[in-house]
Amino acid sequence: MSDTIFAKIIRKEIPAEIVYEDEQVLAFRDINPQGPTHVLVIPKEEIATANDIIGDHEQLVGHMVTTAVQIAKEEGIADDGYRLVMNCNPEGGQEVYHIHLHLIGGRQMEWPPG
Ligand code: DGP
Repeated sequence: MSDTIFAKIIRKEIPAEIVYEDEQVLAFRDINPQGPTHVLVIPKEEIATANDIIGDHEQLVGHMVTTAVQIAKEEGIADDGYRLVMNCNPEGGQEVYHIHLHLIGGRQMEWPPG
């Protein structure tokens, strides 16, 4: 059993502000929000990085995206816009090695990112 902080959130060993959950994914508010809305959508299956996503995960990763879009609509940020990000490995800025989709919105985003 993994000891990433997200595995502990999945197992409800540490608290999180959960906004959506089903048998495949969990979505909760980021502890360090980068915008008025900042939700993390994670699979319950442990996948360490984007590099570990394989063909068998296509439905699951698609479900992560459709979950994020649904949450964006519920948060009222869909029409104005938002950003979906998956960081990978150190140069991608990944800190937690359990894949997660950042849904960030509610403010104007800048491009390119830092
Ligand atoms: P990344 O850098 O892409 O691996 O993003 C990890 C995110 O996880 C970061 O934005 C902060 C968030 N995070 C880390 N620990 C916790 C926690 O214990 N609870 C919650 N809700 N978010 C966390």
